[in-house]
Amino acid sequence: MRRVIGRWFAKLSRLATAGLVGGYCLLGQALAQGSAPAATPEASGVGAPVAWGLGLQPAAGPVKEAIHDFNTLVLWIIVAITIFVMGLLGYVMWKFRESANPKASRTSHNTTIEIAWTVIPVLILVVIAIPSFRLIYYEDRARDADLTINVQGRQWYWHYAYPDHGNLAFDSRPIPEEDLKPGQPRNLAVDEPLVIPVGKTVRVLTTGQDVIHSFFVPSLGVQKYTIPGRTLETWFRADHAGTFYGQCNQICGTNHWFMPIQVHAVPEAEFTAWVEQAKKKYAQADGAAPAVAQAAPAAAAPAAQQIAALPR
Ligand SMILES: [Cu+2]
Repeated sequence: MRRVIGRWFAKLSRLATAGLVGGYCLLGQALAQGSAPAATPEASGVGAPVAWGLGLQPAAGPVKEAIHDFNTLVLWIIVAITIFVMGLLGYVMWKFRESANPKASRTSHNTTIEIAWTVIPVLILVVIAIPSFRLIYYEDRARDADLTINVQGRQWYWHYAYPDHGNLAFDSRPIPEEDLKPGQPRNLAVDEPLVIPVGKTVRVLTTGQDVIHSFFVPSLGVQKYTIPGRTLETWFRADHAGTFYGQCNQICGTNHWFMPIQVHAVPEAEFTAWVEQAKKKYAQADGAAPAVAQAAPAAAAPAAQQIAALPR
């Protein structure tokens, strides 16, 4: 019996090593923030849900690509487990059917099997856990951000600020259904989209003004709670120009549906032009309603100061 257990352990440890190496290979290449933008010729330039869509939305940047890789790894593990359990059930039903076994067996314990069905699931969880933690740390913060954006969730709209560009800040609200233009998706299109430069690493600092909201843009692979009194960090990068939609996905009150997100990724020159034009546009808006500007003093702090205050 001891020899049998020893053989099992040798087999299991080889299996674990192979699994871990496989996990690293699958995710190791994807997890470098500075890597060159991946070529995505098939990209439609729109990140939004589609009717009868299956699986995750196509990746518009490296964070979402890493999420895709991890999802694929876990999916194949699930497929293998499902096939194994279905096969085992079928075998047991056939082999131990009543007609073939008129006299019931009184078997109760089997040490080898009991060790195997404890150790193998543990190893499978380890194989899942290691790339999972790698992904969590990858999404956690921007190593070398080109740009910082403050995202503040408010009941019920978004407030965006660009601390690297003076006091550029504005609110973003959905477009009412009757005012939608062709191509603008219902409940997703907004009046003032968040504009970002293509290929640049964007650090996102989130906070909430009143209750907990959540900044969620699936095609960019970003989801972060916005919590009153706290600043959380995450990052994303769009590797091609396009419009990427999301919404607040934390149930935050009666007008929760009123918080769609529209991210507009444009070439850098276009972004710089937008910043200049937006500064003028929103400065006028602020002049008309100074109370709104004063309501968010945290948004005016320089990015470096905010980053220094984050827990490390
Ligand atoms: Cu919300």
